[in-house]
Amino acid sequence: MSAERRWLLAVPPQELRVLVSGYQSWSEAELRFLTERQAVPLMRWRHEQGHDPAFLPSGEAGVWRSHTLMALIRPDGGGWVGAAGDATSTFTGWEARAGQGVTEVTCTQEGPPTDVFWEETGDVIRTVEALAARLGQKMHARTPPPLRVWCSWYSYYRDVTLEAVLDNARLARARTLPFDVVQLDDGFQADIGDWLDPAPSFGGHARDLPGPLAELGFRAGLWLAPFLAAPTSRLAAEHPQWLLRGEDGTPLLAGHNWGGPYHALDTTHPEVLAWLRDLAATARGWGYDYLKLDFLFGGALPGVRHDPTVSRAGAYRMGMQALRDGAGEDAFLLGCGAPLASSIGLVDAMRTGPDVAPFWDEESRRVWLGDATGPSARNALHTALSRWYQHAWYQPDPDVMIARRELSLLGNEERGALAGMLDVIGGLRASSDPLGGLDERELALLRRCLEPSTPDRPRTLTQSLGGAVTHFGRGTFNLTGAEAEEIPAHGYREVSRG
Ligand code: 9PG
Repeated sequence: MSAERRWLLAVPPQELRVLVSGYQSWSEAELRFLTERQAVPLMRWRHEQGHDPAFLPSGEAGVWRSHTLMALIRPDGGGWVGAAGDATSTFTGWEARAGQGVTEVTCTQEGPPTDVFWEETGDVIRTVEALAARLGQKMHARTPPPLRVWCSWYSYYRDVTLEAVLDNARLARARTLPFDVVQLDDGFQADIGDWLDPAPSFGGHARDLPGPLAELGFRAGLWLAPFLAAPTSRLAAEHPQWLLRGEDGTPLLAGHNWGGPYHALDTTHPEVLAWLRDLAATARGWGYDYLKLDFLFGGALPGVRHDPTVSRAGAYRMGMQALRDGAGEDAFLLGCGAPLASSIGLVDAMRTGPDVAPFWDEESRRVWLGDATGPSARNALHTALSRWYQHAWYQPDPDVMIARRELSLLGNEERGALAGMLDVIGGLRASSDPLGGLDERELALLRRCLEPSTPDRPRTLTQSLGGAVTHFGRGTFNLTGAEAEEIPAHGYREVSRG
């Protein structure tokens, strides 16, 4: 990235908090003291998969990096907010650096230069919301009404079967759980890239699910990682020229999951765009009008492209536009693992944090490996809450509720915090419990989590229980490990009104 603009603030850094948001869905968003250290994953291979490898978190004390938007907060609640004016073809990165009695702010852009806004304000919360809304308007954000989704991932992971999804749909109907969509996740396909062929373990074909779901009264949703291809896939073998390449001309290894590395597609290649359009149209033809498009960062990785004049953000949007064209204007597209701001206007909803998991924290990975992008209730809460303002960009998806007590290490307070998060974020509602295993108490909690709400606003950014935005109008989260402000560790309490 090339340096664009710089500001010097005559404020001692010890007095400031900083609000940052990482590059993509799974990257961390936080509210921290400027003098604290921003973590960067120790393991090199986590850089592509959790962050923008061209603009990594600093890893240094007193140096904080953020994508698209950043705020510095004084003890009086005023401060400064920087925000990109457009993210269609350009990535905008912010850095705040603590100096001797001063704070230095830098804004860098990759892609064609666009407007950036830098404002001093008496009310950071309001200015963050105003600048986020401005970006949303500029990029024609799609903000359809919230949907309630049952998702197969956190019940069955890759062992999902056609019958298991149908069983859950039947149970949802029998128990009158108000889901709009039943969404099949990862595990149905022959390989990453070979979406049209079934995995033998799935016990059927994905095209056979929407019919019975419709009879039960549900819309059908399908997970795809459309910009990826496993080295073992038919897609990669048949179309090696479609893969994103490195400087040496060989296909890049874009990340590591599913027990091995994978490639990414070059979304500036006309044949790739035709394939993406056809893929989305085929899924739509099978009856899926809700697509969870995952690992989308693969379309925006640094690399050598068929059209070298297109920026990374531009290449990403070409791929997303092809998917939108294939799926249709009225399809519901949920982005995941996606560059956030560059998706505005193309997706209906967006995952705004790491995966939820049936446990609170994976401390070894987060603390000792510097990687808070992994699945855990703590990571999901931390990040989704610190991105509250993004409802102006798409319908936020803070990931699923886990209401079950069996096969879960989450305690009552932790389940309550997840429920509280869904309420204050006010976006998509999703559940991924095996519905047959829920007792009356758990069903009641799930029903409560499926009630739509409007997005809440923070009460303050000058207090935090755990390095994230935690004090909201309707309630307070305690993400720390000890009771604080009369809220138990990992808990949530509604603010008493009266
Ligand atoms: C299916 C899953 C689910 C889930 C998605 C995504 O290595 N990683 O950083 C990593 C992050 C998330 C992830 C997988 C790997 O999960 O968020 O809801 O759809 O894919 O495989």
